[in-house]
Amino acid sequence: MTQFIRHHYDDAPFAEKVCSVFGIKQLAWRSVIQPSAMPKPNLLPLTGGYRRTPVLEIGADSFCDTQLSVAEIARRQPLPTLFPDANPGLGYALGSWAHGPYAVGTVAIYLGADDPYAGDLSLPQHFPDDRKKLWLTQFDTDPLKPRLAG
Ligand SMILES: N[C@@H](CCC(=O)N[C@@H](CS)C(=O)NCC(=O)O)C(=O)O
Repeated sequence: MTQFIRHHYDDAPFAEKVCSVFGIKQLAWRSVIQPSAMPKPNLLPLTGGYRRTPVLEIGADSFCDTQLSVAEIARRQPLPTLFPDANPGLGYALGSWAHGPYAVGTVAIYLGADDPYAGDLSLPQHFPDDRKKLWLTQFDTDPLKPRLAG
């Protein structure tokens, strides 16, 4: 029987998607909690340098992307299907948008807010600084500040 090992941290939205797929397919999984920001000394040797979350480990293979992980789980356990309308292309296309432009816009607003810890998030203080460095090529939160309601 395949042993699935999720590498993730609490509050990681991408990782929750993979968890939902395990739930839909009634599959057991194991969990390794990784740091939410660098350094990640136990993850990088496994992935060959990939630092993002989530990572799915199956035997000697590491799947370093949410959609790739979902596709591999679905390949190994086709039923129940994730695509009752028999149209996986639409689901994966929407996923690409959600993980790409939508996520970037959301993170930019979140990190640009005066209180990035609004709500009940329990992320460490160094999290926003780490993400700003990581995502800096995609957005700059400073010009956003004056546009956000106080
Ligand atoms: N293409 C990846 C993107 C994953 C991703 O960007 N994860 C966010 C989670 S907050 C991130 O910035 N991770 C950086 C990290 O975990 O160090 C996927 O869909 O799994």
